[in-house]
Amino acid sequence: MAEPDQIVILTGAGISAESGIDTFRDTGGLWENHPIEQVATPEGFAKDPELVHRFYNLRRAALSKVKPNAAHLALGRLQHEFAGKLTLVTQNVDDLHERGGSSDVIHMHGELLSAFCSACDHHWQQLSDLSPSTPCPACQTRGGPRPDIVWFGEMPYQMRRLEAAVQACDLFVSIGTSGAVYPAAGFVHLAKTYGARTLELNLDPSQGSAVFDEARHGPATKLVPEWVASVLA
Ligand code: BV8
Repeated sequence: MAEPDQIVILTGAGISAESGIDTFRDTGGLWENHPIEQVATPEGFAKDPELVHRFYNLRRAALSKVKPNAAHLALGRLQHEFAGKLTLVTQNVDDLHERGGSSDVIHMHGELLSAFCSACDHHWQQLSDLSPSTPCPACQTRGGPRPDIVWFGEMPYQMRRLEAAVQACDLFVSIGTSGAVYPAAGFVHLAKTYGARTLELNLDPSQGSAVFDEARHGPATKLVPEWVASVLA
């Protein structure tokens, strides 16, 4: 295969699993104790903001107790050493890619360490807990602040930029995602339509496994460094 010159990498919760962050749909995952509708929809937030703030406060606080793993570090190295164009898009809301050496990471589902105000749309970095009575630092509206997370039914971030990058790439790599959530799960089809080679690196076959030209199964901390080494060789 000729050397790729434009790579798009999509990651999901599986790349952070070995850092100790629960995935969503594996047994014991995040959604087991919190039905999606309750904690990851605007309706759920409107119904019980206290519960939803608690769900995200716990995950935000847990970030300081985990660290990037060999897979995050390998992708950081790839970005620094790969001569072509690399687009790293993640469905994850943690900051482990950045702490693993990656920059310009596209968080299409938002970030735990960011918040915005539903009254004035001001966005800011948020490191501490939020509550239904937290005032917006800009317009002072109490209860305006919400986690900067893309919930179900909400438009993911930077979709135009992502679609352009997926159409232009010659290699699309999906790492640690179940392929259960759209539009992210549709990127592999778009990449194939535009002639890219497609590779899945995942613990188990994802829902879209059969669509990929190649699928390798195992832990990300083993598969990702091996794959990065082969690209940089
Ligand atoms: C939108 C934020 C439109 C919350 C998340 C019917 C058909 C098609 C689509 C839909 C439909 N009905 C509704 C929809 C749309 C909906 C959707 O896709 N629903 C699904 C459930 C069918 N999508 C949306 O609503 C999206 N928005 O469509 O907007 C629109 C149009 C116009 C105008 C306005 C709007 C928004 C989707 C975003 C939702 N938010 N997260 C939060 O994070 O708290 S999604 C949630 O799932 C997370 O972000 C997560 O990233 C994402 C995907 O999960 P994964 O990352 O894949 O994690 P998962 O646990 O599932 O899998 C882990 C994988 O890792 C496994 O495969 C496992 O094998 C592997 N693994 C585990 N350990 C390891 C490993 N791999 C390697 N190494 C290991 N060690």
